[in-house]
Amino acid sequence: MDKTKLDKFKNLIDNADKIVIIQADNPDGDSLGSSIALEQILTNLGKDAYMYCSVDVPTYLRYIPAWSRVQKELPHDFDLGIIVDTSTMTLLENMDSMKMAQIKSTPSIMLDHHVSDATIDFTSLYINEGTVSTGELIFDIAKHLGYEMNMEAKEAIMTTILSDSLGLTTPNVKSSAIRVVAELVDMGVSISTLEDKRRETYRKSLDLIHYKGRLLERIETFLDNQLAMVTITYDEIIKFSPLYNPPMLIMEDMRLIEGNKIIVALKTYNDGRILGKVRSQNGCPIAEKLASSFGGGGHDYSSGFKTYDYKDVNDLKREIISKTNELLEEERKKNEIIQYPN
Ligand SMILES: [Mn+2]
Repeated sequence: MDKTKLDKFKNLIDNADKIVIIQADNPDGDSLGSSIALEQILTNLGKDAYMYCSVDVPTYLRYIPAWSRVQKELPHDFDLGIIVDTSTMTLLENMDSMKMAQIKSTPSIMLDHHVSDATIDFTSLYINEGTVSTGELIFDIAKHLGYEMNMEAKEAIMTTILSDSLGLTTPNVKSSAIRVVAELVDMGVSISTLEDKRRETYRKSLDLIHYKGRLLERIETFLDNQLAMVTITYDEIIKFSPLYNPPMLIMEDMRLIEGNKIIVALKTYNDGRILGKVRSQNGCPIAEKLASSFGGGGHDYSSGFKTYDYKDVNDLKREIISKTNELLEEERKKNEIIQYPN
């Protein structure tokens, strides 16, 4: 890792007492685990560390006990902000302009691993090393700088890696991530214990299981099953989101459809907002390209977007179909060139 960046990181930490760790408006296992790991590392350094996220920590993440320390309000004053697991402004939209001004006028660090271009441009230091999770990056930084990690920090880092790599099975898993996992196991972190805790939260009410059945029936496929889509209504968001994020109920099933290359789950809100969750299959890295054509971003295989541009969700669906068609065609051509060089 870049020595200059590490020195700058250490310098910013050394010169701060009160440090706020900021998650974007879409907290996940990586952003939460990264926050907890940093909170623990910084507390051990004698800092006053504070975890912030503008939205509630989703229920499926609450098997990680420290979730309850995440606050929805920023403290009045702080010396340093650390933004974890995002580089895009659209994911900090819930933040009002006063808070944003406060963050901008304070030194800040951004730690991320997403491939999209950074649109947050005010931070004093930006580190993005293409790791599998932001937590893996934090592990590397802590190790290089000799920062101590307690068991809570180590478990949190393990959680970030397993969560973003779906248990080390995504294409972006490099040996470096597996080495970090191995080191954490040597340090006493038990993957099976973490997995047991996580699975306990998989249990669902009968209501939710029945709803999953209805959603499964509503899956639509296009382009010879290559694209699968489902739309979630506002009423369903209100009723089921507090229990479980509706798309997550069926996304794995959608991916199992024969011939499938990419799936899109749309959540429609009553203020005209539509959120899209996009996942493409291994070997078909078009998720980020699709999401970015609707103003979003993310990874090659996993991304999302938020739009206010469509009164009728069917108009958006039509555009998703045609854009996906284009991207699949590009992929096909690319693969042809690889197969038949001339
Ligand atoms: Mn992440």
